[in-house]
Amino acid sequence: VLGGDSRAVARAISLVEDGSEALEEISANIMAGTGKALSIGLTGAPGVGKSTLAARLVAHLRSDGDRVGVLAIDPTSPFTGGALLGDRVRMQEHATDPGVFIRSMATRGHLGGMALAAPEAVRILDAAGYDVVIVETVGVGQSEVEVASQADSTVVVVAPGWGDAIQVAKAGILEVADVFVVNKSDKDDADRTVKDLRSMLEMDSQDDPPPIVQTTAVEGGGIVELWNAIFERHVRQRESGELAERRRSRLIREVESLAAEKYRMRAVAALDAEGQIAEDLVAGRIDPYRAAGLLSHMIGSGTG
Ligand SMILES: Nc1nc2c(ncn2[C@@H]2O[C@H](COP(=O)(O)OP(=O)(O)OP(=O)(O)O)[C@@H](O)[C@H]2O)c(=O)[nH]1
Ligand SMILES: [Mg+2]
Repeated sequence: VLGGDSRAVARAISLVEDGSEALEEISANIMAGTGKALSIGLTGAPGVGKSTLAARLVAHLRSDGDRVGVLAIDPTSPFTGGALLGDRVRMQEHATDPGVFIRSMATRGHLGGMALAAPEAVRILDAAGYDVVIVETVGVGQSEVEVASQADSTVVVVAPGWGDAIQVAKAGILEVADVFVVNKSDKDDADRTVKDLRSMLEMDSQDDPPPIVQTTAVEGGGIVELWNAIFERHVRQRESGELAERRRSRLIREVESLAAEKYRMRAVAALDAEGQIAEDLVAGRIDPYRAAGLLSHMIGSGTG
């Protein structure tokens, strides 16, 4: 992986998906080589044009000589089906380019699911020397937003006639978006969508509201503007210290989740092994708090 071997990268990402035990050693060995890549989370409702945009961004970045990794993720499904097929078609022009790594990801056994698997996969690509890593997640639900917001830059894609303005607001996307894209701007009602978004952002009143970029991904329109918007914001966040702060809190949250998940699994195992606790609980001899306290002692996390 550290040598940038794409087959090694592919195998390492498979280990992430499987939640393999070998992962701990890999993670330990690549960590020092991470921190250079710019990760971009690309999210939005199905069919808004994320993959087409990603393919265009890849082409643009390649023309600058950057190496690019693309991960397509469906956090809600253990198997990425349709999205992957679509991506294959759209990404075909890059399939033979050694400077591009494209991969769809599913979680088969990683503890904590995609929210914990995705950051590790991004680190693998980072350590392998990819300058930019694009993470495409399908959908605008909580888990998709969570995965997308783990990137340095979160790009939210909408399309005209898209009826999910309220969904976007509900999912907390306004808060996490660094850049909004109104794709399919060849459609009549694109201006309307831009207006709707703008008024939603005004209501949200952030200090540094995310820019709205219009694109026509099928024709490559607006891609340079999109990249510039992403990069300018990235540079601002790097200079202000916000990037470092975000990366820090992301890592801390990841460790909290990993540790919590480890303890949860140990608690499940201990509860299973120590059948008496469950029996006493069900019979009413002890209460759930006492049962949890006993378990905490058993797994060595203190008094719980
Ligand atoms: N008219 C128009 N169609 C577009 C544009 N960009 C993408 N499309 C079409 O929209 C459809 C969906 O594009 P994708 O790139 O697969 O969208 P996606 O968001 O990745 O889709 P999922 O991964 O399935 O959620 C395809 O038929 C694209 O050709 C655009 O700018 N204008
Ligand atoms: Mg797609």
